[in-house]
This record gives sequence, structure tokens and C-alpha cells, in this order.
Amino acid sequence: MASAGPSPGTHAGESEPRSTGASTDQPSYGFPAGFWRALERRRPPGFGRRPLWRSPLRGPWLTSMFGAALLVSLPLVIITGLLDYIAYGPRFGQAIPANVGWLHLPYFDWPTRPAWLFRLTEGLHVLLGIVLIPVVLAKLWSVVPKLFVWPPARSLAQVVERLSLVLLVGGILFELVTGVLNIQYDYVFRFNFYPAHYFGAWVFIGALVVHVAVKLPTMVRALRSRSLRAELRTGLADTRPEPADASGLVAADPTPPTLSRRGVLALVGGGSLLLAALSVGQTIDGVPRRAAVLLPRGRSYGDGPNDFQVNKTAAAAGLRSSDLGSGWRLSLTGGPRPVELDRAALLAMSQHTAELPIACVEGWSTTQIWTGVRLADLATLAGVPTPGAAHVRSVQVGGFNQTTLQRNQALDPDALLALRVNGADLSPNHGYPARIIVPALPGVHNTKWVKSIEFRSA
Ligand SMILES: Nc1nc2c(c(=O)[nH]1)N[C@H]1C(S)=C(S)[C@@H](COP(=O)(O)O)O[C@H]1N2
Ligand SMILES: [Mo]
Repeated sequence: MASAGPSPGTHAGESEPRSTGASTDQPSYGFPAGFWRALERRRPPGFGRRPLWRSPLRGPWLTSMFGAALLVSLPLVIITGLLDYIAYGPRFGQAIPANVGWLHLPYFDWPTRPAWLFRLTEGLHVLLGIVLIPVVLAKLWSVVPKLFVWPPARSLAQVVERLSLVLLVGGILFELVTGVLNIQYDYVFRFNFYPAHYFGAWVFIGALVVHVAVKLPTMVRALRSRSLRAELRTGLADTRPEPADASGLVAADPTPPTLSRRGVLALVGGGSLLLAALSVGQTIDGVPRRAAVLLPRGRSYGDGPNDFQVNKTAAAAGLRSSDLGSGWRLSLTGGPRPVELDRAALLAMSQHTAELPIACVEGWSTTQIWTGVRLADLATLAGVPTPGAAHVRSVQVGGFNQTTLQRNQALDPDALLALRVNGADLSPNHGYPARIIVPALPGVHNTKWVKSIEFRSA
């Protein structure tokens, strides 16, 4: 134990307000008393002497309510995010970032069943990320007085704790901001979204694990200190501050309440529900889609068979009609000799129809009815009936113009080279003459305007 220092937090002639948390018996940690006095003279405005944060609602119980909500939901956001990384096929080098060392869940072949698996993991990741924004902001609001303590740290342990909070708060804000900008296709930042969001997540995960380990007992104690049911029955007139304690969250000099505790919970919960209602339509076809006003991809469209979301149009991909016209051929390689097929030859093969979703990494998805040739039949035709993988290339130059499919993805009975959608020929924007559509495959790998498929043996 360090010896008790000479009242390092006290400035001559002024009494210490309770909210600063600085008692007169602070240890000196080996620094001379003059050091603490000098720090005290440099106390910036707002840092505790005149209480700035006076809401009567702040306190360990309220903070812990928000904390508990995040503790339950954030793991889902994290796990779905890490699963989506695996869905991209990092073992084929086609997940971004390509090299993550050991910072990943154990790799496995992404399944093709259920067909809506990626729609679920990606949809949940994006939806929950949006819905948690009010809760994160409320939690930050509830602990904001802690940012304004002076001196900023008194011990090495406190320095470490506060640095971990910088990573925690910075981490979640970074992930939310980059995530939201990405689903809006709004690349105002100069860095590549994917590595930044991925490694940012790991910074946050590390800080979160430390934070939970340190704070879990405090949270449980605080949650037990009041009954949620009683709070929900308490109106504004009976709202009193939580009892003052060592947490530094309860205002020393609170203003009268303008909102009850249940009012704050309703405000934050209501904010989350509203965001959910305005966002869920991007993953669910039908009525909710019309409410998806926050989302940039295709809220309302016509009634034609090809009237559903387009991420990249044929024009935006730099394709001319001559690329996709009668001169187009599909080439199949990997077998004893290459095979070339035109669209008529593909249409003459056995056709298969499947109802499958396209689920984009930006969170939107839509289910359509696709008809075309089974990839397994094309593999057989190419002379590689049981390929280890299939490499698909597009006519498009640059951009998302190729993909590698796992064996299970190439051989699934619903994995198609689609020629038609909803009973009509694919439109140029949806990949005419032919596109890949595979159950549970991330949207970006459903390559449009396919030019060749190379079946690789195991
Ligand atoms: N050749 C090619 N295929 C592509 C793309 C592309 O840019 N080029 N975009 C992909 C992405 S990101 C998605 S989400 C889906 C969108 O399919 P849709 O436009 O038919 O809805 O197509 C995928 N196939
Ligand atoms: Mo996408």
C-alpha cells in the first residue's frame, strides 16, 4: 500500500464537491504533493468542481440496465459478424481482409442449408447494429460524468482502466459509424471499410471482454439494488435519485427530474423499436419493405419479374450489349477438354427451378424464383462430376467479377447457373445471359454475366 499523501485533490480554500470522487485521503503513489497540487491547478472547466452533469436519473442501476441490454445483444452482433466473414470463404482468399492471423472463428465449410442462413446472419448483424444505436448512446450518456474526473487517473491501474475504456467506447462508435456508412454506400472515409470494420471489431471485442470481466459483479449488484417492476410503476412525481455511492455516477447536486426512470427506458426502447421498424424491411419482403425508409436499396419497384433490387447495373459494370448478345459463350474448364455453350444450348439442358434469396453484405435481401441449369450438371458435362471447388468468372472487367465456390456449394441440387427469374429471361441488370445463384451464398458471390466456370478437382 502506498502511504497516504497530503490531500492531493484539495485546492487551498475550496471545499471538494462530492461528485468529483476525489477524497482527501488519496494515496500519493510516490509523486510529491506538489505534483498533485499542480494537476489540481490545471483542472479544466467542467471537470467536477462545479457539477456539470446533474441529471437525477444517472446511477448504477440505470447504467446497468443499459449494460445488461448490451451484454445480451452485442455477442449476437459479434458472432453474426464473424460468421459472415467465414461465409465469404477465407480459405479461398476471398474474404476481406484476406489475412487475419488467428483473429477468426474456427473455419468450416459454409453450409448451403438452410438457404436463408446468410440472409439471417447478415440481416441480424446489420439490423441489431442499427437497433443498438440508441442503447449505446444512452449507456454513454449515463456514464458521461466519469469522463470528467480530475486528475484523469490516480494510479497505474486507473490509467490502464481508462485506456481500456477509450478502446471500448472508441471501438463501438467506430464500428457503428463505419457500419452505418457502409450500408448507406457512403464511403466518406478514406480507408477500406472491410479491414477497418474487421480489425476494429477485434479491438472492441478485447476491450469488451476486459470491461465485462471487471464490471460484471458491479452490474449484478446494481441490478439487484432496485426492482425493475417497481421502477415501471414509478411515475415522474415519485422519481428520486439513486442513493449516492462510490460509482461516481449519481449526481451530487441533482436537478429535479423531468423524466421518470421508466420514461428513459421507454424513450430508449422506443427509439430502438422505431429503428427496427424502419430497417427490418430490407431483409423481409412484403409489407415491411415499404417502411424501410432508412435504406438505400429498392424500397418500391414495379411488378415485373425483374423488378427487384440491383446492386450494380450492367451499365455501372461497364458492360455493352455486344458483351451480352448472341456472341456470348459460356466456357467450362477443368475437365479433359474445355466445353463451350451458347444460351440456346444451356436452355436445351435440363432446367431446374428454386426459390432462393439474394442477401447482400449491406444487409438487404430478397427472395426470387430462379430457373436454370444445375451447376452439378455443368460439372458433369465438363468431365469433373465431383469437383473440389468451382471458380466462376464474369464478363465484367474489374469489380466483383469472380468467385470461388466450395464443393458443397457447387454440388447443391439448388445451386444454379440461372437463365431466368420469376418466369422471364434475366434482365441485363440481373445478370443476363446467365448468373450464379446458390443457397445461403453471400450476395456478392452470386456472380452476374458469367463467362466461364472452372471446375477444380479436390
Ligand atoms: N459480375 C458481378 N456480379 C455481381 C455483382 C457485381 O458487381 N458484378 N454484384 C454482386 C452483389 S454485391 C450482389 S448483392 C448481387 C446483387 O444481385 P442483384 O443485382 O441481382 O439483386 O449480385 C452480385 N453479383
Ligand atoms: Mo452485395
